[in-house]
Amino acid sequence: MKKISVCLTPQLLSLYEVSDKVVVVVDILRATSSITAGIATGVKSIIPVAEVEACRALQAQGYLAAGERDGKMVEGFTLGNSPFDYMADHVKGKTIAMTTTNGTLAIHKSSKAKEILIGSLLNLTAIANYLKQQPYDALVVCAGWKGNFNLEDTLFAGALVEKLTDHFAFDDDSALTSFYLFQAAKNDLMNFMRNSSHYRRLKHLDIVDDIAFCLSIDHFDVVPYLVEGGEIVAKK
Ligand code: 3SL
Repeated sequence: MKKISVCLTPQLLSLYEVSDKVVVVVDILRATSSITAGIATGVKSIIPVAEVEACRALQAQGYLAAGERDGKMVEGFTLGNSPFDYMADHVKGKTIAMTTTNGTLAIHKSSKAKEILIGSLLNLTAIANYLKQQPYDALVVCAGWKGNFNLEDTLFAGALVEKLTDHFAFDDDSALTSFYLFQAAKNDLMNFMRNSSHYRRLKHLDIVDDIAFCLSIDHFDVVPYLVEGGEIVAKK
């Protein structure tokens, strides 16, 4: 049987061998939810970059620049990090260069993986179905917050593990823990999230609508993945 493990923060990634695994990078609030929403609704591709300056360099080459630092849109960029920005008409058919505090960084840190998928609650079942039919072990990489653990990415890991119990064995206690956590939360994710650090951070920025959207399950049937050359596109 294939195995699934969960890396609870990028700080722990060095403990995992990623080169023989499919990695699912998750940053529920909000980077991977925004990527999923954009790719599902007509954005041509997204180039995730770790640093603001690298994003500005791509902007100078004509790409749309997107992203945040401390939740706020980077000055001079066209988009912030709201999933609604990525579903707007003016971004359809475009390639977006994107940088976020944790999400795009986690994608970069996972670069040695066999394959990198972009996961969110918005495309939970699509990711689970893809993992079932491919041959490799899986690792969920939670983007966390500035290297630390967070609740929402762990909840996603638990939701994914739950969907895969017939196809994958738990490879570590993190997978088991995330599974148990999701059992406690799944009947009311929003309520469960209310005391979390990032909920409070984003609520302060008055973007509760983003949170509600990012916690909705299976809004899209899309598997965004990183192709050679560094762009995220939809699997056909
Ligand atoms: O850290 C990230 O990648 C972001 O998703 C954080 S925020 O939700 O935009 O604040």
